[in-house]
Amino acid sequence: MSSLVEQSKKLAAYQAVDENLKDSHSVVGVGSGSTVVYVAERLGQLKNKSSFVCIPTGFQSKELILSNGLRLGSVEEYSSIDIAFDGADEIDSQLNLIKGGGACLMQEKLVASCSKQLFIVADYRKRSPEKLGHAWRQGVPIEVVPAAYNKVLNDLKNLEGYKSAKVRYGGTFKAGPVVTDNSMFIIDADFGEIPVEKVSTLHSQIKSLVGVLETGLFANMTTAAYIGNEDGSVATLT
Ligand code: ABF
Repeated sequence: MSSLVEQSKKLAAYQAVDENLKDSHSVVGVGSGSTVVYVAERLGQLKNKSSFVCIPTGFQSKELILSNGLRLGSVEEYSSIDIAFDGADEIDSQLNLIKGGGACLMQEKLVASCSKQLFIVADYRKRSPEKLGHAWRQGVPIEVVPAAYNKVLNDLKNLEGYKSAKVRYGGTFKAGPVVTDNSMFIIDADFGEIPVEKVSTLHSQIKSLVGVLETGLFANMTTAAYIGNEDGSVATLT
């Protein structure tokens, strides 16, 4: 990873926290991925860090919360979250997102949907000029019940814009399917470019297939996105 990319992640994350976390916030969602590492780092530097509880979106995020000396809570205990910070694989001009590259999409969407505000932090490679389908070349991640993966792979072929889909494999030798924190599989489905006005519809169509737990399409959930640029500036998209 180039130091430019790493620097842009850190700047975006620090700025998002500094500009948006208020003393009145007592429940804070902490997402997943390599950019959120810097969110947790910044939260961990705050003098009042014991005044808020952090809600994780998965195993990695739980570890981040604990390793930065933050208070760990759960979405079971706190279903109303004041503010959440998370990463993204791709962001379109209307702040629709593709998420789930890290296979935590269900919990990420759960925390996002419980949050009054969702701030996305990302480096410049994640910003699509207009439509989703540029920056993230793996397609739309879909979390599925293991027994249903073949059925869902077939069902997806009937949807408008479908190009291809495959189960995500992982591990050192890519010998078996990636298994999520919910013991589910991930399908990555390529729908090419997804026009802004079709993101919600495509999400609903995929979600309605029996066997699908959640999709990595996040429509109308983002309050603002902080994008670290190559020149060291941070763009705030609202
Ligand atoms: C999570 O981490 C995901 O939804 C997304 O797939 C990924 C972004 O990771 P990074 O910040 O490492 O680019 O937020």
